[in-house]
Amino acid sequence: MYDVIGDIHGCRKELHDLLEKLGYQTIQDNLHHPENRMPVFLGDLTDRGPDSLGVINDTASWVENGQALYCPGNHCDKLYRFLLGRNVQVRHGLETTVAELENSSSLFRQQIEKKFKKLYEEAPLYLVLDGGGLVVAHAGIRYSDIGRMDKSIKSFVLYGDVTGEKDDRGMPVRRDWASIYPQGKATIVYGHTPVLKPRIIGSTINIDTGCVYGGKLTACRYPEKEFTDVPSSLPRVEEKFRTFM
Ligand SMILES: [Mn+2]
Repeated sequence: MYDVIGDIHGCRKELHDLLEKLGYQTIQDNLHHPENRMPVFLGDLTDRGPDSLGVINDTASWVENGQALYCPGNHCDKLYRFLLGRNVQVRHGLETTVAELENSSSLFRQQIEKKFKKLYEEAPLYLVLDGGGLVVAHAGIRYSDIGRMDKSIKSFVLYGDVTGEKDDRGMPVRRDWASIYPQGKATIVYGHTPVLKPRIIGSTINIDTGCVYGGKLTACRYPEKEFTDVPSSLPRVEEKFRTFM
C-alpha cells in the first residue's frame, strides 16, 4: 500500500505534517508506518520552498533505508546537472536551493550533495508498482511508453507534453495528455502542473496541489485512490494554478 506524495519543492514542514496525518512515525532517519504503508515521492523535492536541503536529507535517507520510493522531476534533474558542474541556468527556483547549499557548512553541503546524487542516480525515470496497476511519473507518461526506459521518453516524463511554445503568461504550453490516456488501464499518479484540487481524468490523477504556491501538499493513497492533504504555510500565488476547461 502506497501513499504517493505530490511536488514538495522544499516544503519540509508540510511534508512532515502530511506524513504524520497519514500515520507515519519518524525516528531520526527512519520512517515507519504501523500498517506498513510506503510513501512514494514523485519528484520536484526542491526549489522555491524554504528547506530544500532538509527535504533531500529526509527523503534520501528514507529511500536508502528502503522505507520510501522516489522518481525524479524536472527540478531534480536540473539540480543533479548543476551538482555535476554542468552549465545550467540557476533560476526558476534552483537559485533558492543553491543559496541553501552556499549558506551551509562545507561538511553538510558535501553530505547533501552526495546523498542527492545517489538518490537521483539510483532512481528509475518512473515507477511501475502493484504489478503494473500503478505508474508514478513526475509529469505523466503516454500509455504506449509504459515499460520503456530509454532516453527519448525522459523529456515527456519530466516536463510533460510540451509544445515548445509559451502562453501569454510566459509559461510553457503543455498538451493535455491525460485527456487522451485510455480508460481502464494502469492508474497514473503524477504532478508537475499545479491544480487547486486533485485532477482525476479517467485513470490519471494529478496530485500537485501547489504547496509551494500556498495550496496544499496532497497524498494519493493507493489502492484506495483517496486523498489526504495538509495546507501550505506559504502565501497564495493564485496565477500559478492551472484551470482546465
Ligand atoms: Mn515539475
